[in-house]
Formats: sequence, C-alpha cells, structure tokens
Amino acid sequence: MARGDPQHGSEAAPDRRPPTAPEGGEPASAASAGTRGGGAEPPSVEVVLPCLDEADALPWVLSRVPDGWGAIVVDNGSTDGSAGIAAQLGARVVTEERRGFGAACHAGLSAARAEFVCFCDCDGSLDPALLAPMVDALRSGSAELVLGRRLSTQARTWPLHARIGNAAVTRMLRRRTGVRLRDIGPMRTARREALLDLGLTDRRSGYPLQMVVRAADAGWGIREVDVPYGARTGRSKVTGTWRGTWTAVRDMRAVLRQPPPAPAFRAGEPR
Ligand SMILES: Nc1nc2c(ncn2[C@@H]2O[C@H](COP(=O)(O)OP(=O)(O)OP(=O)(O)O)[C@@H](O)[C@H]2O)c(=O)[nH]1
Ligand SMILES: [Mg+2]
Repeated sequence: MARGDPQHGSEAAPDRRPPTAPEGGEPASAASAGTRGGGAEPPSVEVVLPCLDEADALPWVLSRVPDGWGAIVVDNGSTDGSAGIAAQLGARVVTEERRGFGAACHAGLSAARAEFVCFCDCDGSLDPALLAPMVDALRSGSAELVLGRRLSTQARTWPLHARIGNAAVTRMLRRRTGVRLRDIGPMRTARREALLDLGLTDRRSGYPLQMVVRAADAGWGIREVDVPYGARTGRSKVTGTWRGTWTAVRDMRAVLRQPPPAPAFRAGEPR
C-alpha cells in the first residue's frame, strides 16, 4: 500500500518534474496503487518495469502508471532499497537474480497475468501514462506491437553516440526484416500470450530488438508512436557511456545475425 503522495511525499523521491505533461491516460493515485496486481482478478494491463538501483525514480514512475493497471517492478539486484520502495508504493515486486535488461524484462513478462503487457524503463526518462494510447491501439486492432519512438525533450538526454548506434540498428533491422522503424525503444506493449509465443531468448540488451525481429518474422503489425524522452533520474548505466552503448550494439548485432525461422512445414506440401 502506498504511503503518502508518491510524487511529492516520499523521502526517497527528490522533487522532480515529469518529462511530460499528463496526457493519454490518467496516472494512478496513491490509493489505487495499493490494489495493483494483488487481487485475485488480474488487471487487464500490467506494466513491467525493469529496475536496477532506481530508488529515486520509482515514486514518480509508479505514480504515472494509469489507474487500474498493474505495476510489476523487477528488481535486478538493486542495493539502494528499490524493491522495498516499490512494494511500499503498491507495485508487485519480482526478483530476478540474473543481471541483464532482458533477464529483468523477461522475468516480468513471465510473472504477468494481464491480457496486455507493457514495458517501460524505471529511470524516469519515459512516462508510463503514455502507454495508455499505445494499449488502445492494440485493443482497436490497428497493431500487434506498439513501440514508443523516443524524441528527446532536452539536449544531451540522448547522447550522439547512442543515437548513432540506434540508427545503425534500425538500418540493420530493415535489411533483415523489411520493417522500417526509427527507434528500438524500451517502451512498448503487446498481448502477453503472443509475446510469450515469440520464445525470446536474449537476456541482455538484445531483448527489445529480438522482440521486434521475431514479431516481424511472425508477421505482426508493428506501429511506432512518438514519446518524449527526458533526462533519467540517477546515474546513467548504458546510453550515457560509450562502453554501455557498444555492449548494447554488440548484443543487438548478435540478434540480427540469428537466421529467420524456417518456413513451417504444412501437410501436403513438398519439403
Ligand atoms: N543497464 C541495466 N539496466 C537494468 C538491468 N536490470 C534492470 N535494468 C533497468 O532497465 C532500465 C533501462 O536501463 P538504463 O540503465 O536506464 O539503460 P539506458 O536507458 O539505455 O541508459 P541510461 O539511462 O543512460 O543508463 C532501467 O530501468 C534499469 O534500472 C541491468 O542488468 N542492466
Ligand atoms: Mg535509461
């Protein structure tokens, strides 16, 4: 059960402004946060929030999860009390011992029970409230995977080397699958069972790309929606450093080297 106003009242929460004005869905109130994910009936939407030492960002991030949705914070070895803060604020906390962005995301997906699952970074750079119109696009059938295309709201939010790496990966994605995207962002949504059926195996930085590649190979409709990308709260771990970006690009190249699945054999067809 959340105590106090998650955006303004927690000791763990520095006074920080959200990267965007509220739009596209009502953010959760502290009262509703206590009902997230705990009841017998799963909510229709759950947000998986991979979390490695994001104590300062968590109060704002959780306050922005739309009302009535579940929040699953996947604690990936935090030492700053993130798990306790998330639980106190009403999130379901899942522990993933194995380090890696993909390991955390996949643990959240495996623990989810909702019809629709969203993913969002837990560092305050992206606003979970903006997932609401993305889920609406799934419900209306206009896409099967909806991705947030990041548009930085401040200079230096997204360093040049990270943009170059991202552009290179989207080009390679187009060559490999024919799908034209402008970003391989972490914010996204799809139906839970369909995601599980993709059989994702990457457990590091290649996870978001592998999801897109396998969805494309499976013929899913993939759509991008612009989302503001603000400065993260806390110290940068990946895109703020050359090393982190290089590791991410290497993981993604490994995903793109995986061959497309062999066409399924159908009875009566020559092999
Ligand atoms: N880097 C990293 N992030 C993890 C891990 N497990 C969970 N996360 C979370 O995954 C999300 C994305 O990681 P970030 O460190 O923000 O990666 P990024 O956005 O590419 O780069 P920066 O924001 O510049 O650090 C954050 O919410 C992290 O807390 C992990 O093993 N490594
Ligand atoms: Mg980040």
